[in-house]
Amino acid sequence: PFLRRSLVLACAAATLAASGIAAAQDIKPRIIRFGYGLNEDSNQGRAAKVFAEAVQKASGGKMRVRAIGAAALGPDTQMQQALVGGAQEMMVGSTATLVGITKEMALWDTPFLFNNTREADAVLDGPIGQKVMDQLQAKGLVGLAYWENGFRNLTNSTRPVARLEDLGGIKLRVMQNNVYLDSFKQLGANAVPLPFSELFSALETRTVDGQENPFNTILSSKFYEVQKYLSVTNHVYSPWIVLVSKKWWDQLSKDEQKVLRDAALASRDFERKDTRAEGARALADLKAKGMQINELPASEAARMRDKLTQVNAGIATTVGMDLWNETQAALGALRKK
Ligand code: TK8
Repeated sequence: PFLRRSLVLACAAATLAASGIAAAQDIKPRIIRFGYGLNEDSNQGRAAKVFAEAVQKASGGKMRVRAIGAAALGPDTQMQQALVGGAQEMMVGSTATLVGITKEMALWDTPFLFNNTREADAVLDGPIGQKVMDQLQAKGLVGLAYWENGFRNLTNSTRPVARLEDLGGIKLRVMQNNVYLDSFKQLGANAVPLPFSELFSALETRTVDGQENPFNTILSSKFYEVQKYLSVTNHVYSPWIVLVSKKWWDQLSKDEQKVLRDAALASRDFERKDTRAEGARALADLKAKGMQINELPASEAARMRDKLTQVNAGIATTVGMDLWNETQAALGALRKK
């Protein structure tokens, strides 16, 4: 019996060695539809590709990610519903469009919350970011990582925004999110919520005068073709979040879940580097494309902040005073370092 047992073990070991590590894991063939809103040729598209490759590699080719961009599976909110219902496996999109499902996500909509990416990374990747992400589970979604969309800036086809009053009456597309809607109304703009997938043509047909997004997106979505003025406001830091359908996630083995978690983190690290490198070049690129660029003076940013104290109070109520205070304390500690 001893001999037979060791023979069986030896055979098993040989099979394992031959078929690689993935075979030792509990991994089944899986097709994963991973939807996103921007073009393939964008920071979002490049990182989706990195995610797909990492999953394929770690699963020994068994798990295959079909990255589908340009909102071909629908805008953010539609994909979120498809994930909740189990009709789609994964997506990456704005946290701002998730607020209807998980109100705590409104924390990230707070105007001027983060001063720089160091603060954003520390809070998003730390206990506060995790706490907010964990709220998704009860709503049928699993969050894996925050990617960087980035600091948002204003573009429009009417005039440069150099002072608060310049926003007056500008018909500005905002994300489908009440904080954004209220903020820009408060600042005097005529804010219109629209899905991102409808934005280019809304700008082109002058249905709206302007929009706000990070430099990277203004570049990759070719908004420079239909917008004259770019005003550097950095009015809010916008995260993206990698989401999984909980219905589907719960059917996965621990090994399969680990493949996705690891790949989400690896793609996050790639994405932030890539986004920051592109962002650093983007202003020059946009200038070369013919955009007229101006910086919002700090004094005007301060005036905007003052106008938004009511909005901030509303966010604190929405997300809960505990979470709000914990975030302010964490930022205070980071700023002392
Ligand atoms: C892409 C959007 C986009 C966001 C927006 O689907 O809607 O303006 O910034 O990145 O999530």
